[in-house]
Amino acid sequence: MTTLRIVLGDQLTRGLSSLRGCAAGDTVLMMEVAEEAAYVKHHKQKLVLVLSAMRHFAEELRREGLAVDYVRFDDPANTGSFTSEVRRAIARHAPTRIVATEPGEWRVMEMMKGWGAEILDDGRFFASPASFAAWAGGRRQLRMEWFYRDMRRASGLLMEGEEPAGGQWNFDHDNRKALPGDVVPPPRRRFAPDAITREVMAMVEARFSDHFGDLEPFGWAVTREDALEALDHFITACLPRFGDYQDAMKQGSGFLWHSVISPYLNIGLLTAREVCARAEEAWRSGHAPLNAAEGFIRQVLGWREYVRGLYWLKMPAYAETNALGARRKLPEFYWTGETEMNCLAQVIGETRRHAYAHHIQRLMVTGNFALLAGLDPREVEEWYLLVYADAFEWVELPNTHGMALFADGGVMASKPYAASGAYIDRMSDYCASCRFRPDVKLGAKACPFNYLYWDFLIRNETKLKANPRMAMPYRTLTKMDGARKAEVTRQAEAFLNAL
Ligand code: DLZ
Ligand code: SF4
Repeated sequence: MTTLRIVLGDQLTRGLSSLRGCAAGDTVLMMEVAEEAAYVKHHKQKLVLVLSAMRHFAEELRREGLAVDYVRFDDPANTGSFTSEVRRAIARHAPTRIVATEPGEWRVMEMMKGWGAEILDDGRFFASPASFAAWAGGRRQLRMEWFYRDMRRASGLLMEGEEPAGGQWNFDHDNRKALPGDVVPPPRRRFAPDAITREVMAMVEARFSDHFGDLEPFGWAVTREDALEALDHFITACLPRFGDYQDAMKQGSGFLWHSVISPYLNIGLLTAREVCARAEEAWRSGHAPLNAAEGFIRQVLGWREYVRGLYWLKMPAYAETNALGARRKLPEFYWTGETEMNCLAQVIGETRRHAYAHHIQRLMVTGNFALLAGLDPREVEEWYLLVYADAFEWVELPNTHGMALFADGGVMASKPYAASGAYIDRMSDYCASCRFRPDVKLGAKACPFNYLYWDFLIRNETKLKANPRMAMPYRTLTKMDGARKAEVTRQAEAFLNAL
């Protein structure tokens, strides 16, 4: 009996279910396919990260003595899609059994159902899609906070018996500090490309030069060993201050105290369990404060698991909704970064250079603008899916569709995350070097986020006014006189039409 064991590009984990019990005579199948590289025009660094990490992972399995059938991009016989490559591999190996681990994306699951494979659970997550569905069953609202508390109880992370450590589930109110000018973030660990990575970089440059983003400098870890070093650097040098400045933004300093390990988690070089355990241990040993460890663990044990659960619960219909009827095309500056709005120019510039931006940059700058401007969810979602090294649809779609754009009408978020320039001014130093002024509401100097914010509320009044969490801004809007409202709308329209 020989088994064909399939490993996809975001399944690079030795303990993966499809690799369990691998025996002599079995073959591990890994495939570089054009279809995956091209379903969106991924950032060049994301392509290099995934393909180089795949090649390194295959080498590690071979060093262990496993037989790996690795189909390279440049193999002339490569047919370019998962399904046809699995078919070719079956012809080569005549396996008696095929096993695969459930994929991250709905799109790939539809393909996988046709491979004749036993599809195993992806045990790398704390919650399976089935356990999330059981949690969601019968609930009217699927709030992350309630899910997170259950996950804390089930995992035992940051628990003191039945009670949350420190007597509180959530320390978010400690995690919104603005960054003082004299507090300097630590330098980040980068990993110089080795020969395998350089070969992939040359291929990406040759075949995908029209894709978004800068290829160089490439500093991502592409092996588990280096990803563990990046994790270690985060825990020792960054975690202690991660909580305090989690929501802060600083020009020229995109990483701040963030972990920047999401790409490694999402392709499998690190596991969610080990990174949470490290953060908890840092708190228990007195190295990091509880608000930092809790804030980090909530992202991984709470948010990350919650968005995956929601994705599998709601797909494929989830992607189809457009609750606010947003139809505007994505402006060109999302690709070039060329805009006079400094916050957007900075965040998009960093995204081009690093294939990374942190959660508040994504939610409150690019996401907030897309929400206020009424950009088409499909175009915005494609952008988020391709520009970030950590973006796979299961995590990108709920975060963009539900959280940033409110396109699901409130399945995920209890209100739209709409904010005016004052929020960006409070949490960043971007406004100081912007041609607009965050404290000016109308006119040529006014920050566009200001009139776009009120215009968003006016445009969506019938849809949002009844939401209790929107009561305050709508009370303020009621007090605004008609002439001022008309001027807000006029300026917002003129601005949007000129995009
Ligand atoms: C993102 C990606 C890319 C660019 N290329 C490949 C590939 O050539 N082979 C592969 O197995 N996986 C790739 N991936 C990751 C897949 O798209 C990923 O497995 C799906 O998103 C399913 O979650
Ligand atoms: Fe962004 Fe407005 Fe501040 Fe300029 S003034 S950086 S557009 S928030």
